[in-house]
Amino acid sequence: MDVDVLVVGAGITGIYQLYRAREAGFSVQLLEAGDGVGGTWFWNRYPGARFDSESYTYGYLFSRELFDEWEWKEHFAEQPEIERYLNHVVDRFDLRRQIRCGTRVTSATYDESAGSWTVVADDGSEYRARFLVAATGILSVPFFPDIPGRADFGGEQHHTGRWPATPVDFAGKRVAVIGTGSSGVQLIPIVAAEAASLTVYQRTPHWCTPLNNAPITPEEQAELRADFDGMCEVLNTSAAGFLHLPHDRATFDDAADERQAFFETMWQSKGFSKLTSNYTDLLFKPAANAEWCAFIAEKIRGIVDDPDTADKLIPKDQRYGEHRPPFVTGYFEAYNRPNVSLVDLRQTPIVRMTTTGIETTDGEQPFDIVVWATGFDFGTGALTRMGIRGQGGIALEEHWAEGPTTFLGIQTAGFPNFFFPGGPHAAAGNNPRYNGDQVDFVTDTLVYVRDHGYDTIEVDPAAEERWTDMVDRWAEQPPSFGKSSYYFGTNIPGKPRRYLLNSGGRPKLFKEIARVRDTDYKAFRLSRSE
Ligand code: NA7
Repeated sequence: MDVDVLVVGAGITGIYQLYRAREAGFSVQLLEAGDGVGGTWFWNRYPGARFDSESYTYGYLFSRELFDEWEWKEHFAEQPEIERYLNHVVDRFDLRRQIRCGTRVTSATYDESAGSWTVVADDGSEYRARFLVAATGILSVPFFPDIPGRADFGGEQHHTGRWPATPVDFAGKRVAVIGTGSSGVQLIPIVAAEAASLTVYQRTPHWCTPLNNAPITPEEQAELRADFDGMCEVLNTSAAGFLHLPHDRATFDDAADERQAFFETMWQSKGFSKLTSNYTDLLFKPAANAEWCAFIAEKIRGIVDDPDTADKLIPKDQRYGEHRPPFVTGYFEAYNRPNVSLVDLRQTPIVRMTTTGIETTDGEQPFDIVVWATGFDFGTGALTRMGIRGQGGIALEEHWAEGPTTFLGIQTAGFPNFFFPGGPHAAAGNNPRYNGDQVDFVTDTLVYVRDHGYDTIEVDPAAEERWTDMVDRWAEQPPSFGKSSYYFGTNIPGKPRRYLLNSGGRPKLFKEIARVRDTDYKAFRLSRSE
């Protein structure tokens, strides 16, 4: 056996998994496809990429010393600072010598007689590990729409999720951005300020609200440190993993003028509080949701000078929270610049790309740079492309042909000793908090297996079915995401429509983990190899 635990992916989850497994006394090797650590925060280095969760709620909480040493500059850190932080963590805890970057896993095969995994990477290197932990992330496979002629375009093309290490120079260039999800709306104001012209190709407008970022003042830094324990208590127990506390009133408990005043407070509040601290019935009552949407629509009309452009930017037939809400800084304002224009793809769809630009039903427009902000094969994308073969040689992509089936979003039946924290059926909120819960549970499970003299652990299919049924059933009930949300995989042509988050949320995860412990791991099959 080369190592006890082989971790794939050096994002937030993989780095933490490496740390926890090593601290638990396992020999560990981590393989990372990128040339540096950071995962999502390595690849998504487009200008404007930043947290939508408060920096101090997104970073690690396992070490008080780490928290005290690292002063985040802004409430919502930008990508370069995040990448620096993750590199600092890796060095601070001496993890780098167990990380091999530039090594993409191409196959992982379960050896039934040995109860171990054989993992092969694209450089031909081969590893044997008792346990395989894929921390490959949910947003790691970029999606390019199948638009005819894409390969023929002669200018530069970049996807936000594969941004080059060398900065892209927009100065004096004619730029197109396709896609207005969370990534597109972060990037657009930055490009607008640099490029000669920017044309935004929008298929669906989303309910964008201000991020309300700001530098963290010295007083706030001191407060954060003074209240570390209190903050951890909230973050480690909250349903969504955020600091924002729920509101205590429903929409129509307040009179119209009070609602306007409250919505204004929400508009001025930081990040996700618009979702988590808004009126309690926001996601449950259509009339309540419509009130908040009308408030945002009015804000958009107030910011955007051209009424036609404003109208295009206002979502129609989409409730707030139907999709993951994007957060913006100067986004709507960007459309007031003379060099920025908006193309509504519902009115004039893209026909094809040409060697020089983009052709819609309204004609062709030439570009020097085209940016694809068109999202990802969310949730299962990385896992189903890694050549994972379980018992009897079954391919994970076949096992999940109708969508993922998991237990706690960490294991699937037929794939012993294989775990995937931070994968499908994981988070529904502030990702690192959920993924951290999963890593803690995976690590405790590995320790349990080792300390009880077992070699293999595999979830009981009945336990997997129970959990998956819960995920699928609850995904259809309020406060649910909409049917067209990429959380159902519907953005990828041909992908089965199946819920990809944990619709039971963190409370359900905690409850089930406690049950596993209380019942002495009854949900798993444990065995000793010969
Ligand atoms: P998203 O949120 O999936 O957004 C992708 C965007 O690309 C969205 O506006 C899509 O429009 C658009 N898109 C996708 N396919 C096409 C085609 N064929 N033509 C035009 N436009 C298209 O990805 P992001 O990278 O922005 O955000 C991902 C996550 O990163 C986010 O949730 C945060 O967690 C951070 P659509 O809305 O489908 O009509």
